[in-house]
Amino acid sequence: MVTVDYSLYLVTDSSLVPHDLTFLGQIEKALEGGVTLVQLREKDLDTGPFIELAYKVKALTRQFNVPLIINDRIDVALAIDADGVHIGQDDMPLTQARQLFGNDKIIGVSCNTIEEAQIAVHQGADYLGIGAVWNTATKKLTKKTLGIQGVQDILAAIPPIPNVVIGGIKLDNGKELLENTTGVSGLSIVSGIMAAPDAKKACKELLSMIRNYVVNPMTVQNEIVEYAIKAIEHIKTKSPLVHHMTNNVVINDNANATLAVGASPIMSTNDEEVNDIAKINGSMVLNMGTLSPKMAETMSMAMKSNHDLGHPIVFDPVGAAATEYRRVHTKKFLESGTVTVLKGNTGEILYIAERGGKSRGVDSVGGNGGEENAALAVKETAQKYNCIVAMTGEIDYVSDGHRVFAIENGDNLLACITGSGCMVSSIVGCFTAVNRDNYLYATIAAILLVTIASEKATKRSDVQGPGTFRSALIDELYNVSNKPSILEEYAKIREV
Ligand code: 3NM
Ligand code: MG
Repeated sequence: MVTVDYSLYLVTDSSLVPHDLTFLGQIEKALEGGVTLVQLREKDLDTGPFIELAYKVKALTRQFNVPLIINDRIDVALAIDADGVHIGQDDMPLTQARQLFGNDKIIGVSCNTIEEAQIAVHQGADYLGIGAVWNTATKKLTKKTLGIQGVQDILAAIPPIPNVVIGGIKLDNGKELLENTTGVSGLSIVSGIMAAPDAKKACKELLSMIRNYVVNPMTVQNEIVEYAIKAIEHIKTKSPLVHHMTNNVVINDNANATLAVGASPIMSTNDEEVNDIAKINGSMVLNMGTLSPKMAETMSMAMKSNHDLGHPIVFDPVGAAATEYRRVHTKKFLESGTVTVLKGNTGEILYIAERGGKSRGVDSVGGNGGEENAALAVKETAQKYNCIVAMTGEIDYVSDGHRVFAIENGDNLLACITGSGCMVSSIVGCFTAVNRDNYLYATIAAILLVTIASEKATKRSDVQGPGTFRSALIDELYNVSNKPSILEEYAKIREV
């Protein structure tokens, strides 16, 4: 799904347009004024005219690259291929709407109580419409108004999720609302825009007020993608040495992946050359997938010598929870205080964070316990060990202990080949080696490159399953690294 900016969400109402202006003209003005999302809400139109009107509105929203949401009518949304649908508590149940509409489309749900919000979150709503915060003449309200405190109570009772607040919002009370709440993603407005004599001016004023409180998620994403593109170019021009001590299942794949992005792998596990390699090294990738007592000792040496020289150290605690031996060594390596980036799968990081990680052998089993749990796991672990923590899974989470980012790229076939997680660690090694100014962004960039390469690999006609995918993935790491602007089109990053 595309990253959506919920900051200023126009909900239309054709009955409110001033007599000397037109409905479509008013929407166009609002788009010019900067509305970030449009919902077409028509309560009395027959299906045919609704679809006809929806096509016209869609043509406008497309011009401004703003998503179009259809109120209530999934059939209309499907017919015109809208970006989303908004459902109320008395409309089609969310689970059915999702079945008809698919996972790639936006579904928003109106909520007036904590319970309604919790259910909508649980059932997978993409955003919530919370209201009505104040009285409104636009819609006959059947439930109590929430007031600012009521909105805050709902937000405090649910995990972070995109949301807009609605009902009687104008410039002044909108400011008051944003000033006195945390976690609001945007304001949803009908009459304040549709009835405005100058809708463009009204929207500009609203948006510039909102921007003092709400960051456009696209700004964050663009900043990281821009960093990632430059970071890839640095790998190409500097071709750093990336010393791996990894498990014997993935050595060859990791070395090829490292070469594919323009870095230079050295896969030695010989303790007698660790210190010499450190002198010319770019970064150290330590992976304990097939750890032996001898190798553990060599890894400790490598940690020390690379740390002393200021080189980043990427640690992949493969199967951290699986055996006593691994549990002890995971702790020991992390407590050495030398790890720059800890990169593990969901089971490994949740185990380290003491937030419920399960693993079967070296594979992660079960989910991440929800976004709130996942975000806290990476954030708290990053604080505890003073490093970047990346947790890969269905959604990847990365934190430096202050900020948390979610990356929603990646194809399912990544989970069908061995060592794709180890490959991410290798590539984190490549990025951190030559992008030492920002290890948080460098780590996110590495994950982006691998996951986007996986999406491109799956789309190829020569990819038939895990075997062909494995080699196509190396190809696409190479191709995307050679044309990093591709990241702009594919990246799905958001700050949690
Ligand atoms: N839904 P205005 S309140 C469409 O509480 C709508 O779910 C509401 O209009 C809800 O911005 C509302 O003109 C109307 O007050 C909001
Ligand atoms: Mg409705």
